[in-house]
Amino acid sequence: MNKEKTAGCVVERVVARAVMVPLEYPVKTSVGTVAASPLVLIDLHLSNGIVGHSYVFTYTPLALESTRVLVDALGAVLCGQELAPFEFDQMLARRLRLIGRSGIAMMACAGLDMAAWDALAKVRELPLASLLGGALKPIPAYDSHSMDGETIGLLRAERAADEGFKAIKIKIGYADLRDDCHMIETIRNRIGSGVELMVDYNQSLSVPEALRRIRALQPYGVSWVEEPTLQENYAGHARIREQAILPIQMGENWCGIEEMQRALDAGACDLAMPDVMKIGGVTGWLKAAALAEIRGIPMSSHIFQEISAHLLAVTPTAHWLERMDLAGPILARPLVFRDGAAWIDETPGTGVSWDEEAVARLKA
Ligand code: SMN
Ligand code: MG
Repeated sequence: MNKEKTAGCVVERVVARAVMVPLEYPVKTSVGTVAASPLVLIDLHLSNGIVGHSYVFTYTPLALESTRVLVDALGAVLCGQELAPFEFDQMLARRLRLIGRSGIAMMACAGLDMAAWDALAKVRELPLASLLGGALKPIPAYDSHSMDGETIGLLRAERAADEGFKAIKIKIGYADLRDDCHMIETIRNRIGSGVELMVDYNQSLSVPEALRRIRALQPYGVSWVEEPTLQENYAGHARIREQAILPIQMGENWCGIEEMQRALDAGACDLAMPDVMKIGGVTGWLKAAALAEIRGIPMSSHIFQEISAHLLAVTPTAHWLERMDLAGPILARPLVFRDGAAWIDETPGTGVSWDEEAVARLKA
């Protein structure tokens, strides 16, 4: 559809549905386990019949229904408005100024933003990456695993290497440092030196313990150490970064670009990995990418692999796409991974659409 026709694209209604999606492997972290994927599926219907799709991940079923209700309520604010994601972002920011846009409020706004951008790309009959001026190029991806223990950890590492991934992430923070080292050594011995290995502590260590443990990780060629201490402790991350000679990675918990700015100002990390939902959707990601560029910080994604593949195509300091499939069972078409990369195609939008039979079956 060409430009003249986009003027008639008015938001008619927004539908938010809650599902619990089974996972091939639970996401086991040192601070908790995600056994199934709580998602709010968002459909943003336009007056011309086009529907923008997105999903938000609520981490725990405890937040699922409240997030769905908030998406419904904020979606109603957009009804009757002409499709303009940047305008929607400003409008919702104003409406939430007194309460503040954090937590599930930010998640709900970001979900609507992602759906609006999906709709706009479909109106222009372009993949989102193309709409944003990027090339449809393969996006290097790492396979993201959990605190899987030796048997499953090896199984997943072998499968990832066989599938052509050039990088793997495992979660650590076992009770004893020796178990961290044993897991890293076991995986490293299996994948060899040709595959990068990243580790994720999921905020579980005190600063002194993080320094102790990271020193012990030196011999294993770890490419990054993710969230070694509490994510909001930017000074603590900066102290670890100053003393540990391994690259420090963080960002999945930054709520909005303001928190990204504060973390980077504090020198908290060498690498950044904003979460497209928590950073504020496509609109928030584009601002975050500019922040990373001006500071020369390599920028990776966090979950949300489908839309993140498009966004990394227009991220000047693009680093790695995280491959962790939290929505596959309810998607009509999974994102394609081959030779260690994600492949986005000519399909208009982000490529997210639903397998309605599965959605009905997995309704929360
Ligand atoms: C993570 C934690 C919880 C759910 C999904 C992913 C993790 C990551 O911190 O970086 O993959
Ligand atoms: Mg992480």
